[in-house]
Amino acid sequence: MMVQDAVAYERQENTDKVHLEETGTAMASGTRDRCQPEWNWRSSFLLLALSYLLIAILFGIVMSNGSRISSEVKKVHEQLPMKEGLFPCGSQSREWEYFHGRCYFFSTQKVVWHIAKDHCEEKNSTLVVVHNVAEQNFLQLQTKGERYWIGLNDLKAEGEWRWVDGTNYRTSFKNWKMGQPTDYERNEDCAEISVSGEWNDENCNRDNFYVCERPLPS
Ligand SMILES: [Ca+2]
Ligand SMILES: [Ca+2]
Repeated sequence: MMVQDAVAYERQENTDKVHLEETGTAMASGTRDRCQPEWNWRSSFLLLALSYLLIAILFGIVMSNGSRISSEVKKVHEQLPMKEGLFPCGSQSREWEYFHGRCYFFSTQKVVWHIAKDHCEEKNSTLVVVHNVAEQNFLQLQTKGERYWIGLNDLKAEGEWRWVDGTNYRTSFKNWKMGQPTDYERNEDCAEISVSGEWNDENCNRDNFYVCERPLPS
């Protein structure tokens, strides 16, 4: 009797175990099935949120760069001393070159010094007065290999050089070629930018190109 009870008990236990395993599997399976949609929903929400965040960051970077570029362009534009776009020296004067707040005209015609002076005055300018090394370098670059009259002469008294605009010669910038001025044959009273870019005194009746200078149009 006891053996039968034990066998019956064991069978019941095995049956319960199998049932429990089946039930457990079913329950686990049921739980997964129920959890699956919830997990997907959370993932989707998370991905969406991350996408929005990424877009927001990218938008911020683009806007920041755009704003920076815009402010750089504005700064450059403000620094340009021009009222007329690409031609600060006047819309009708493409022949005038701009440099450091001034306008320069480089002739394409060779004339004597006095005619050059008159031509510049007709253009509301003067023969160029070279104030400093920066201006000298600019002129030297533009006149390379040719000779150009400048607004300097000792016509009134030999050796007393005068700038046409009254700039004090003694205290101002000079760039004479070594050994110049020579007043060769006592007949060199006008200054030119020579082929080397340095200055030379020359016979005023020689035909040379010339450079006129004027302030920016107001
Ligand atoms: Ca002289
Ligand atoms: Ca000379």
